[in-house]
Amino acid sequence: MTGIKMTMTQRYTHRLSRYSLALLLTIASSITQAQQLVSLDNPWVRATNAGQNISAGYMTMTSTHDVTLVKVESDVSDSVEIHSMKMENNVMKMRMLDSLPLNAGKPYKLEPGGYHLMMFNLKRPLIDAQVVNFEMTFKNNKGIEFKQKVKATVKSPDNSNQNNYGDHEHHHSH
Ligand SMILES: [Cu+2]
Repeated sequence: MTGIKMTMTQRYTHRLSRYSLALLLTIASSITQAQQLVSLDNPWVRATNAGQNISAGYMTMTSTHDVTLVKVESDVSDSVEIHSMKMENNVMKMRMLDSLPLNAGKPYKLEPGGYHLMMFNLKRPLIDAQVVNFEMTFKNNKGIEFKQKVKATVKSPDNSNQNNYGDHEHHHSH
């Protein structure tokens, strides 16, 4: 009797551990997948002029699932804010966003004159062809955070975008 009981207990334990292992594998693979949830394409950062300690970063973000961008950090600035930029009554207005929700499959373009990553208190000047490392924190629809890293190339602004840039400096100069 005792022997049979032992066997049953062992079998139960065995099954449980197999189940736990399967669960762990599922969690592990979903973490791996999470790292590729959002594609971050054509990342670039605006080169700075002498004495300038802010800049902006741009890229196109496309997520395979509904996620929210909740935090951005860079290795060249004290802080990074998510900004929107809109024309309101002929005035370019920038607004800081706490987060940026991304709908699955829809590309979100961060570009001059629109959404951008605003970098404050640059630790060094940003010169053409340098690389800036961003760490983006996203939250999925279950509230679980995951991070993705992306390398952005520093580029000088096009002449055609100079007006946007002027607005930028103006809004952040005070
Ligand atoms: Cu801004």
